Amino acid sequence: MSEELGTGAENTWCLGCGDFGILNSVKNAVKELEERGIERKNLLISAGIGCHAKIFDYLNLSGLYSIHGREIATIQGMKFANPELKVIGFGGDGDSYGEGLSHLIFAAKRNADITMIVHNNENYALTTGQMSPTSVEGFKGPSTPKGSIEEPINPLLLMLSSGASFVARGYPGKMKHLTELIVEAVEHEGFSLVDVLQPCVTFNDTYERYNESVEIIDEPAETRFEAMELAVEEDRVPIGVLFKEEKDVYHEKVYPEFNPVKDKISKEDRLKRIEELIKGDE
Ligand SMILES: Cc1ncc(C[n+]2csc(CCOP(=O)(O)OP(=O)(O)O)c2C)c(N)n1
Ligand code: SF4
Repeated sequence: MSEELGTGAENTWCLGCGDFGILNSVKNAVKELEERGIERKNLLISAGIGCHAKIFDYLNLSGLYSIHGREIATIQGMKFANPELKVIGFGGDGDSYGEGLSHLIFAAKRNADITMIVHNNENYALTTGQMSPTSVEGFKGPSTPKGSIEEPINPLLLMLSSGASFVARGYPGKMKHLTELIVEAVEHEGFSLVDVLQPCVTFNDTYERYNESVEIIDEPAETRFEAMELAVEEDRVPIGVLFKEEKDVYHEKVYPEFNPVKDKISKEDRLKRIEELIKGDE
């Protein structure tokens, strides 16, 4: 694979979109991860559908373009098939907190060893700015011309209560910090979520709001409950790793010593194993 992390694909994001900051942070994070010994060939990516997902076209990394909200299942499959890989999924708030939400909750619950980066622009941008699960009350768009009457969900609170072992929030206006968060999330063994407050200059320009309110926290909270308190703060918006803990990861609990790709078994042996499993201990 060439050293270049970009691709020749034409970039069609709007000028000023927060997705550019995420793309650059990911590129810098990949370089840092390589320096720390994670080979690029062992990094695999996937993405849902939306403006966020175009990042797949702009990154010279191996992977599989998925469907709306299903990149979470796709990267779990990649990791389960070859535990040597580090897998990263890119989702949108409509994608990961809407259509793919159950995948996200169950990936966190089982502590699947994956990293999800959610471009949270608080609207369905590619389809022209409809309200999404994280849109603020009063948000105006084609589906809510008089303003949304619903309260937004808090994705960090949701992830913390689903058992996530790494929960972080970043902002493209603080790119160096976002890069560090991505590096830490990928290195973390277990489920990691980086919710990125991504301004969408065309349908939801939040630069002013977040430039004024984000505040970097130096240390994660000591307990899950303290992290929840950080997640719901409103006067300031804490960014950084809110919570982190070591927990057994899913694939190691299922097969501690086995790599399905490298330790491939013949069809006959596989059928024999299935037969034994069905028979049980009798
Ligand atoms: C299963 C399915 N449902 C709906 C769509 C239509 N669709 C494509 S992009 C999109 C909005 C994506 O919004 P979000 O995930 O927030 O990403 P953004 O465009 O804001 O980055 C929708 C609804 C689709 N492609 N597939
Ligand atoms: S519509 Fe919004 S999210 Fe999509 S590229 Fe433009 S600014 Fe970015």
